[in-house]
Amino acid sequence: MTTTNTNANSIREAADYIRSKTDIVPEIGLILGSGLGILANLIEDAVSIPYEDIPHFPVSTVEGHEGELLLGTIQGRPVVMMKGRFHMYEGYGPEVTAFPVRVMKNLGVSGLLVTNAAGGVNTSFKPGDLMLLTDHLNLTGKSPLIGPNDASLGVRFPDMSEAYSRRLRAAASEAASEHDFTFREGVYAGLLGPSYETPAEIRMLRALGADAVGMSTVSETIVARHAGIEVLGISCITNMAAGILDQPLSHEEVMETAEMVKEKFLSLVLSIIPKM
Ligand code: R1P
Repeated sequence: MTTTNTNANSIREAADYIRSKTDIVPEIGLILGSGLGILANLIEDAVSIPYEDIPHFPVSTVEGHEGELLLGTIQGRPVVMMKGRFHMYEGYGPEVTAFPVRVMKNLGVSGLLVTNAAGGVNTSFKPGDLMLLTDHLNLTGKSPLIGPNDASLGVRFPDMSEAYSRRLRAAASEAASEHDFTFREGVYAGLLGPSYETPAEIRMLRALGADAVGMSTVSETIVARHAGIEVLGISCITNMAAGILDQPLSHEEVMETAEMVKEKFLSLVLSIIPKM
C-alpha cells in the first residue's frame, strides 16, 4: 500500500528541502548503478546532499551505492544525480525504491538516465559490454503503483508500450557512433534478489526473452513512466549470468568490471546528456 513516506506531501517536502540547498532546476535525472559512482565526476559545481538529510528519503545500505544526491550541470544541462540507489532486497517496498524519481519529477526532471550493473543472459554478450534497454520484464512480482492512485502524480493505468524511449535510444546510439562505439541492445529482467539467479532461472529468463538480469531499475522506470518522464536505460554487463561460465558470481566481480568500463561510460554519458 502507499505509505506515508511516498505520498504527494512527502514528495513535496523532500523536493522543498532540496530546493532550499540549491538554485539548480534539474531537467535530467541520473541514477547510478552498482560500482558506477564514478559518473558523479561528470557534474560541474555539484551540490551534494546526503540522503539521510532529505525528509522521507530512504538510506543506501549496499556497497557501491554511496547515498548522496548531487545537483549541478553536465555539459551545461542542469541535472540531479542519485549516487546510490535503493533495492527491494534491502527491505524497501517498490514505491520506496522509486520515491526519489517522484521527487525528481517535482524538481522539474523530464528525462531520466537509469544505469545498472547486470548479468549477461544473452550468450553473445561479454563482461564490459554496455546495453541499451529496449524493454524490461518486471519479474519482482511487485509494482510501485499498488494502492490508491494519486491523479496528480499520474494516471491509474500507465502505458508501458515504450518504457524506454525510442528517441533517447536513437540519441544514445548517435552519441556512441561519435566514439566509434556500438551499444548492445536488449531486454532487462528485474528480479528481487539478493541471491543471484540459479542456472535454471537463467535458462528460464533466456526463454522469456531476457538479455540481461539485475535487481533494480524496473520500479524506477514504472514510476518515471507514470510521471510522464522519458527514460533511457543502460546496463553495464558486469558478468555473465549463472550457468554460462563455470564460475561462481560475486558482487566483487560486479564492482571490478564496472570499474574497468568507467572511462568508456563517462565519455558516452558526456555525449549523451546534451542530446537528451
Ligand atoms: C548485485 O551485484 C547488485 O548489482 C546490481 C544488482 O541489482 C544488485 O544490486 O546493482 P544495480 O542494479 O543497483 O546496479
